Amino acid sequence: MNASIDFIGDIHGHYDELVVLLKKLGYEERCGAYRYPGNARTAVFLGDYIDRGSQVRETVNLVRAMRDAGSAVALMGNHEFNALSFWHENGDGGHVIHAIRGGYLREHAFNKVAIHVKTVESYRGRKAEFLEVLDFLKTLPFYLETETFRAQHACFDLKGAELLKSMKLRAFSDGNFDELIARANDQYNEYEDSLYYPLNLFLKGPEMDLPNGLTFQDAEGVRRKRTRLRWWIDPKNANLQEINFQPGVELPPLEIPQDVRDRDFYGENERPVFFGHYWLTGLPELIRDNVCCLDYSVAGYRGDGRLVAYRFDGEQKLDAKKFVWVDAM
Ligand SMILES: [Mn+2]
Repeated sequence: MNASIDFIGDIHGHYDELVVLLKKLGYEERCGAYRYPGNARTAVFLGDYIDRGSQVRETVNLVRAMRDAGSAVALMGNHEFNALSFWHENGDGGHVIHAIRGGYLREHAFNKVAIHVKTVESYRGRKAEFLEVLDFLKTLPFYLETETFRAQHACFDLKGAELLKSMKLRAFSDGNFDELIARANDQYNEYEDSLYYPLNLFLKGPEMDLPNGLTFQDAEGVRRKRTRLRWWIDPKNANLQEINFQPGVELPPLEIPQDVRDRDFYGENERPVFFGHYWLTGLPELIRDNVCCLDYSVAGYRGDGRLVAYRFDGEQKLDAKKFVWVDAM
């Protein structure tokens, strides 16, 4: 793999912006795939290619062509994971999860259908192709790690990575899919070797239950009982404002439960880590000089988001001048 890498945040079917961004980064289309001249750089897509935007099929085709050409690595996002669960019947291959009611590993509830509908629409009249795309999604790695960086869709968890390594599991296609997708949805450890803990962290990030039935409304108006956590902050002595990571939402001061206080965090001396997932707004900025989120809501409903990349050349202190972006069109 190249030492020079362009990390690219959540695309969500915004193909037009993706093409503009790749060209801005110097990639050129050759033999059906975008490539950097002389293959001197590699793109790393941080997941969430599908849902929300209207050009899902075009986005998947572009990402897949680059992956197949070796000019990009495409990681798995929670939306790809959710799509695989949404279309997988609970109990297929004999692997039932009793805690999940309904016929599929991801419930066909109103909100969950609504968020996935653009993807299905994008493959209308092309069901066979869509089923084949699901097979492609099974091959997407959960994370990427080299001597100089780490990258995943949401959170890098050191213990989770050790666990996945010990199972030799980089992607669902490394094993029996029916079994692995069931274990990945096994929130209450019906399987002794549940994969819920590591995969939920890598793809969705850590969350904290709010006490006393407290809820808040997220940016899309969905009522939530849990809030996302800044997994790079030491939770030992942090207060809620410091550790809560729900941009645009004000929570009252609350007690932080002991299991959250005790959790691992990504330290200041770890190698740089790149991720998407968190719906940031405004202009790109570094969270810390080794922590870089590239999701700036290109698919946000306000239409003022951007698709963001970071041009990485191995530096261990990241540089805010190396962001490159395209405004939502
Ligand atoms: Mn996401």
